[in-house]
Amino acid sequence: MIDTESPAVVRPFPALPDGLPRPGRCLVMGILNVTPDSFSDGGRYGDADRAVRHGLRMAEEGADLVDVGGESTRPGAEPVPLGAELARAVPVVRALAGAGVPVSIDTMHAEVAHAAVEAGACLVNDVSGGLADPAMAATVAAAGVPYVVTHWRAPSREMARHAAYGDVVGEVTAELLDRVEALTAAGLDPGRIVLDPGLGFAKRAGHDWQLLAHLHTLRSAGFPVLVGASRKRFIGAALSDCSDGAPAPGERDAATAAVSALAAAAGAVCVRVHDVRSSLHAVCMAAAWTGAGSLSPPP
Ligand code: PMM
Repeated sequence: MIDTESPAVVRPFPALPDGLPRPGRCLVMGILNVTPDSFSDGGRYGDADRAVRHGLRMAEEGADLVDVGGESTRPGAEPVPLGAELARAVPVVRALAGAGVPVSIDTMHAEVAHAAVEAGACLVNDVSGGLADPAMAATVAAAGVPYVVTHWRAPSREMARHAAYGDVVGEVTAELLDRVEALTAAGLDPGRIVLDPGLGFAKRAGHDWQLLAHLHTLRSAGFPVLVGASRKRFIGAALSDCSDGAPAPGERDAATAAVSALAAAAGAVCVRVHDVRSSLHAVCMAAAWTGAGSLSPPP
């Protein structure tokens, strides 16, 4: 049963799956989209050398993981042929992993996940939670790496039509737990699963904010939780409520860092962000804050 107690009773740092860095605070995953069309950085790192340089820069800035993706998942995006996704992502994974950077692979395709793990990736990040490719569960189970299961209802080009909920927090949590059941039945070790509410995937801004404000409900399902809020539309929407219009995605890093701090304080084990430095500082503040809160106040 899902425990919906208040966030105050949820302990801040649940167990991380083996194979991930353990800095003793919320992890920061730097985003590296090797795509021509991702919504905020599409085209910037489409060239492999530039992508590798950016990945190395994020690692120097303190990224605990660099998340390499070769297919855009922005709303409305068209799928890319498997060969193109492999050719974009795998050489970048290999180069970064070879340089000692912990790398995750952002893919919905088992073949890409398999090739990326062979090339050195230590985590598979699947925004479809295993729904897009029936071979994914067995592939990740055989690879023995941690797996991010994201809440997803439909491919990018159709997802807007599926953004209807009565109780978004309850439905997303229940649908994720259905995925966990199916994935573990297919052989995946539950100890390797990380859940992700899938902000912006078949969700409107209000849904995203509800999910963040009730992160403790998802956490109470007993799995570590990753939050991918960086520069997304719901952040722009909240900013436009308190300033003149929504700033462009590239102008949303300070607001993203604020969300990173709140997510870390609410117990997220990882935030996935474009600007590593600001979110690293933010999660360090959350660690100091929650750490001090667990001590007795001075007399
Ligand atoms: N969002 C995007 C891509 N990959 N992975 C996870 N686990 N969670 C997310 O929310 C997520 C993701 C889309 O954002 P981008 O185009 O900025 O990468």
